[in-house]
Amino acid sequence: MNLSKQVFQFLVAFSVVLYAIACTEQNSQKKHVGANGAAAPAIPDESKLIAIADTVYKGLTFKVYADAKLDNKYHTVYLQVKDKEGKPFNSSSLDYYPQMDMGLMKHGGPFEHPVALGEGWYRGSMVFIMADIPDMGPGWHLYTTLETKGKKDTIALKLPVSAAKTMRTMSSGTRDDSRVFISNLLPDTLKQGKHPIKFLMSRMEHHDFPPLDGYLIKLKTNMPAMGHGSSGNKDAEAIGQGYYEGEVNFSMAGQWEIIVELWKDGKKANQDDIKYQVYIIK
Ligand SMILES: [Cu+2]
Repeated sequence: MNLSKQVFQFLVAFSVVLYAIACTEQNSQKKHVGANGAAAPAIPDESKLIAIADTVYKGLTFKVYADAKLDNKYHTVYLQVKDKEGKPFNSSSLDYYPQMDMGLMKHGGPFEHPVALGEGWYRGSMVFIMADIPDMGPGWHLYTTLETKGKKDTIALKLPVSAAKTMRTMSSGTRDDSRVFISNLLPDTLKQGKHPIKFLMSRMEHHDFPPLDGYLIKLKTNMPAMGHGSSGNKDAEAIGQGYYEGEVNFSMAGQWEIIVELWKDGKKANQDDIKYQVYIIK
């Protein structure tokens, strides 16, 4: 997407709440367990992760890793902390969240408070609701907070966030929850056939993005080049903490789109069209 168009869309999306974003009150999102937090957390395999950023602060080394190179999508972000001797640093007070500083304003994005995995590793999911804009403020940072000897420190690590090749995070006005963000967790390319599909929905409350339950995400598939859809899709239902799960069926290879409607109390609630592109291979 062309950059000025992206900036414009962003500013339109945010114009109603500019005053709220400009305020600097502390993040107040409540603690909650991650979507994949039910199973016992495992120490990640460092070689399978992408190194994103690192810094040293008061003798502690902070290294940020992610599931992929960061773009404006939903990502799982890991932090590894080591002490002066190179030993894992485990802390029950450690927390982190994303924030973008655009110069004239700051805003966050949907995120889950990190889970301590042990061995100095932490894992949390977050959504970068927009890509970096060159020459417009310092951009995205991961703010890590840590309490040592009763004193709270905040460490900011710069996160480069590029523009996603395929848009996976959309926003829409709604009847009851004003502007909401809907992240589709599907990859850009998938194999022909039936696939589970997950979404994360968040509403915007000042500069926080709390998870949003209580909707039914109606799904329709369309293959524009051939003018048909597919059967066997299952609307996505809330599974808690803003996550929704359904099923999509792509009956042949090629370019498809997933058309989404947000339903609440038996009525369509989204005011903007929501459509995701997906490329299907044999
Ligand atoms: Cu921004």
